[in-house]
Amino acid sequence: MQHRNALKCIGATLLSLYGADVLAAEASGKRPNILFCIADDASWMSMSAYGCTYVRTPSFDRLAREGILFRNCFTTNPKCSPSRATLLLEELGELDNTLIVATADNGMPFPRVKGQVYDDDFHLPLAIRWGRASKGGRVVGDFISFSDMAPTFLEAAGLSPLAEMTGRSFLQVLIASGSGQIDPRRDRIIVGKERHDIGRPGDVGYPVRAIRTRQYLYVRNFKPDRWPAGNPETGYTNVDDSPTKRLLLEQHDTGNDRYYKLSTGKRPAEELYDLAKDPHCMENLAGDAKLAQIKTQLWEEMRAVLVAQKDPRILGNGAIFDSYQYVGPKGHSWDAVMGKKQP
Ligand SMILES: [Ca+2]
Repeated sequence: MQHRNALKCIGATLLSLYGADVLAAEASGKRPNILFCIADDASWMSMSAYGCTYVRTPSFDRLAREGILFRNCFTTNPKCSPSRATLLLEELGELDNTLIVATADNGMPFPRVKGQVYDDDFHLPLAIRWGRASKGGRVVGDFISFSDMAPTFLEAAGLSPLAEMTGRSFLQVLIASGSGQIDPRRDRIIVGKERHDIGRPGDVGYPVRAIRTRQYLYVRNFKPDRWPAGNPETGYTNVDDSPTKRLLLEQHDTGNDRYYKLSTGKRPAEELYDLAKDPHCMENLAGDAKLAQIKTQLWEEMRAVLVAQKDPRILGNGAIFDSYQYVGPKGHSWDAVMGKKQP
């Protein structure tokens, strides 16, 4: 399995954060090391600790068993290129003084998953072990956003979050003793994306913002006239090549378009999914009159958060995101792809 390989190649960065006297230091009598391990393209349900039966993830499962298994961790932007280094732990005698975090950067590289704002992509595995400072064997339902990681690490090191940080430290969740919901305010998160990949005329992005609560995912697509996975002429460069992608394209050639359209087709401005009934976000309920009030509430709540964060997309200046120079590889750019097609 690709996920098993990804986990073998798990990247880890060891950060020794030296600060003032700290809560963690008080708990353990020593300043903590922080070990952040991030797997590539691993959906949360691909970890055996969450019940997956076809992939074995013994290292992740050990952390979950000896530490805390989080059931609701989400990245704020479901595609990224974290740097990776490897340094591992236990032989140094520092295990109990190390805050070990194991997670992933985004979901599996399948159509309608990686890079798309649906649960299978931005809902991530998370297990944290922190020696004597945090009671093990717990399963926690609090919503944790990736933007909460840095404030948490800073607080563990006795430092204050930076003013620009929008995340909130979940240190209190780590040092609590119970399972279930620890902080009742942690019950929703905001997700968004702009330009992940290129492959549209002018190499513009596909702007999306979404709010995820315990039951619902509400998605606002700000440019529904654009192709979410790249233009058809480019071969949908925002979808990683795979047997699944090739099957979708073959099915499309034979007139079987359901999954092809779900993965690559244009999307309406609004999407609403009932995750209790539809965890893979396959049935858009945005047009359901019975859910109109819920949809409006979710939009208003998300809009208020984004206004408070001064998000240019919500303040009417979203074009600025497409004006930034694209500094990544240009092989998928509109000009490069279309240029190759010219005789
Ligand atoms: Ca990745």
